[in-house]
Amino acid sequence: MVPRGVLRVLTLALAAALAALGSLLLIAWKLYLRGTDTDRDGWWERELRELQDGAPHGDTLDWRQVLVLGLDGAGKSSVLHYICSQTARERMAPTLGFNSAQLCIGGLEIDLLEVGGSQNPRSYWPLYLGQAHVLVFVVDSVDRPRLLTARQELHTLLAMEPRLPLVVLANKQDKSDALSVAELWEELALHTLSEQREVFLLPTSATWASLSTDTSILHVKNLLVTLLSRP
Ligand SMILES: Nc1nc2c(ncn2[C@@H]2O[C@H](COP(=O)(O)OP(=O)(O)O)[C@@H](O)[C@H]2O)c(=O)[nH]1
Ligand SMILES: [Mg+2]
Repeated sequence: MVPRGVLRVLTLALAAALAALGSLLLIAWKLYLRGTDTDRDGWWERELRELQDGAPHGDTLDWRQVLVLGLDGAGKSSVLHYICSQTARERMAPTLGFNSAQLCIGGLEIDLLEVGGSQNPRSYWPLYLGQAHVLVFVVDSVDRPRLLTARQELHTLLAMEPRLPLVVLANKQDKSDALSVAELWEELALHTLSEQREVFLLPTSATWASLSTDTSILHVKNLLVTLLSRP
């Protein structure tokens, strides 16, 4: 039998030892945290700097601009949306002035710039030709009454930039009364363009339901990446 006084001393000694151990553990934990906090700050600052420089993970992206024009209602905003995002979108609000979207792909940072297609914003179209690497011209393949206007606007633009690669989209091909690409080639007088210019005419449907079909907007995305990846 251990006397009660000795037991009390032993208990006090054990409590003191546990307190000392706890303090040591606390100090060690604080030292450890200080070390990792410094690491985290460094990582975060590096990420922030890379974001600000626009050069994630040490790679530099080459900047390219795609100018997307065409009459109002042709489907420009829908084309931008489905090139940059494969999410369904029921309604597309009319573009009053400008609309832009960005795509980082294959080492490229591609800015897609849409300028509105109604009468007023059309006067700004020529201002953006100079910095564009490719012109995408969207045509509503069922809008027969305005095909002549579309053709005139397109040829006026092309006369200002004789070498700018041109991608014409024969859009709304999902509609039963859509003109074919062969008909649009004639109607838009694309055969009259200089041989110096690269011209592509693609049948497209800028809709969610058409993303996995022959007229998918994703073919446009692939073509743009190919054209813009060239040195
Ligand atoms: N059926 C069909 N509707 C489309 C297509 N592209 C656009 N639209 C619709 O046409 C309308 C005008 O499209 P929008 O993208 O705003 O044309 P924007 O004025 O040229 O930008 C919207 O109601 C779109 O949903 C297409 O390929 N097929
Ligand atoms: Mg629009």
